[in-house]
Amino acid sequence: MALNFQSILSAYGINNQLEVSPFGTGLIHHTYIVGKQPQFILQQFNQHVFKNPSEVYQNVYEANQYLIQNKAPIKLIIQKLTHNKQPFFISENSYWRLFDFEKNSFSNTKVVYASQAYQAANQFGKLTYHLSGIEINKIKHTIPNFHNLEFRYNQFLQALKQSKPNNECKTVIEFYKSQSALLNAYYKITSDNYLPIRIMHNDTKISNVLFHEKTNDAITVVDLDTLMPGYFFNDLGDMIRTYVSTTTEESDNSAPVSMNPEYFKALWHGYKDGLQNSLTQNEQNAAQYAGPILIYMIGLRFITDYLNNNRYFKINYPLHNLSRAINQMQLLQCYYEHKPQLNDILNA
Ligand code: GN1
Ligand code: MG
Repeated sequence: MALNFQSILSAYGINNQLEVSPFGTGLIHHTYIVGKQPQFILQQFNQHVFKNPSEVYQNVYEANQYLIQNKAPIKLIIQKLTHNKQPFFISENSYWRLFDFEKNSFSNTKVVYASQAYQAANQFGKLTYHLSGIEINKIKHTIPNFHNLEFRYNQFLQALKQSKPNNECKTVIEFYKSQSALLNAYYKITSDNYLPIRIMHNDTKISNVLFHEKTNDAITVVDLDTLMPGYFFNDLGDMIRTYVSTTTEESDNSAPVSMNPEYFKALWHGYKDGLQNSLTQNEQNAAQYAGPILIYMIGLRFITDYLNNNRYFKINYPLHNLSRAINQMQLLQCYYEHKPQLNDILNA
């Protein structure tokens, strides 16, 4: 079906002809940029992944209201309302949403220097910090069990039962089965109120941070769909996973994966400063598990999706999710090799 972008844009009162082209690297929604000089970001929202779109909107709305009321130094980019005052334009069972394009901004798929890691982490720390007083039940779980490692591990076991993995992925599967130490660490740090529940972004990859074209300073974070109550290590771990690796999760496994400890240090300091040094002693102690748990968790999600015939993440070729799972496996192995040095940075 040819998409009629003009009819979608006119639901927002935009009646002039604007160029619309695919944009970004997201694995869930279909994203487009509108205007030759970018004016808007248009998204076909994935309501199979986010089963309750209005809850996604409501969470961000509540968070934004709270930040404004408390004069927090954070500017969230909120989806625009249609001329009928609806957060989504619904057409033929598809949900669409529109955002203003942040002028003079850019995003990266990889950290290119240490202060970028600092700045990005600082933004995510600030977001959690300035939302720390919000009534927690105002923010709903848009995807239940999203960063629950036990749940993700069980999904993997279930997928294994229902599929006939070929030889190509035997070693990968064995690796993902062999990480019970991480599951134990996860149980330990998530039991008995050991860690406080905070409002987390839950998708802290570098492409979700906007930087200013002229100053290179971080402006804000985007992709607020998974803004949910959770643990600090969700965000810290996902930043370690994506900022410190010298290859991206999309690389084709031909280059060896390695880690940049300088970026690790920068993001850790940026994160703590953003949180105004409010991590508890238990959070500080648990920080050593953040990277491994998140690398393992997303790797499990990739291999699970591969075994389930790629129902969840967008893929460009049949073995794409397997390749992503291999990247995460190599990254976790690499983390273990660097562990003493990384732990020294966390404890300095
Ligand atoms: C997905 O939406 P996107 O592409 O920014 C995923 C994240 C993963 C990420 C891996 C809702 O994020 O959890 O970390 O891919 N989001 C959802 O690139 O599953
Ligand atoms: Mg996302």
